[in-house]
Amino acid sequence: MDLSSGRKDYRIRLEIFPQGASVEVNPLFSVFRNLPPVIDGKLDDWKGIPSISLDREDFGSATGMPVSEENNPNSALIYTGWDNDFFYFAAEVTDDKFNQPYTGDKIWAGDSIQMGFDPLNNAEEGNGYEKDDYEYTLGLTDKGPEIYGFHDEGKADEAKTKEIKLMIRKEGNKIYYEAAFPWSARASFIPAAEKGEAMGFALAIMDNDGEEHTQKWLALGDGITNGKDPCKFKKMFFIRRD
Ligand SMILES: [Ca+2]
Ligand SMILES: [Ca+2]
Ligand SMILES: [Ca+2]
Ligand SMILES: [Ca+2]
Repeated sequence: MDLSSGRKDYRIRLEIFPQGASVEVNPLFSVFRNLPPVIDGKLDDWKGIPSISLDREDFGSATGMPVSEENNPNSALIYTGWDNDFFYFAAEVTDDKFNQPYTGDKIWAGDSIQMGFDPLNNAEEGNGYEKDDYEYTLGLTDKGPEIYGFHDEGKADEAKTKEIKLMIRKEGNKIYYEAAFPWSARASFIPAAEKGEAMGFALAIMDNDGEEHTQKWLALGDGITNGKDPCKFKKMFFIRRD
């Protein structure tokens, strides 16, 4: 993969189990940040970080509606990074019509991003969210940038959710999300890049263009919109630049 520091090859070890379990061969990479981004909703401090692009190919809908000019799915650029204290996240979402009239546990029903974390990368089929797993929904509500967190037992600890730094800024047809999730706000997990540690990660960028509840989204990985299943998340590998 091509990083701004120059070309570098990474070795990925695959463990294949005899039962014929499927193997994820399309991992994500998150690069260590020597200089943390400022959480201000301005993404100039993400220049040079490889982005993940989501567009029509990543479109999904509850009704199975095909992509067309009428349903106008969003497009988005996603950025991630990390250091020993935080997992950093930024997104530039292009959306023809912004609509987020909700708050609290209903944020997902308007324009928003649902993010799923399986920090210990230990999901087992059929278990749904377990102790270490968290899901957060980020939205620009009438009250300003808001985040709602939940886990296997329901709503996440509010004090811990408040430790997450978040800014969301709207400019024309763009919505800029920028966040810093303290590793300590979830399971006590700090990735050990040198051991090839990976985290389960997925997100869905919900797109509401005036419907009562949004029925469409752009997805990175699966396991968020069609039932909570961290088994279907993508594997995110944490790497350091030399
Ligand atoms: Ca920034
Ligand atoms: Ca839209
Ligand atoms: Ca887990
Ligand atoms: Ca929208």
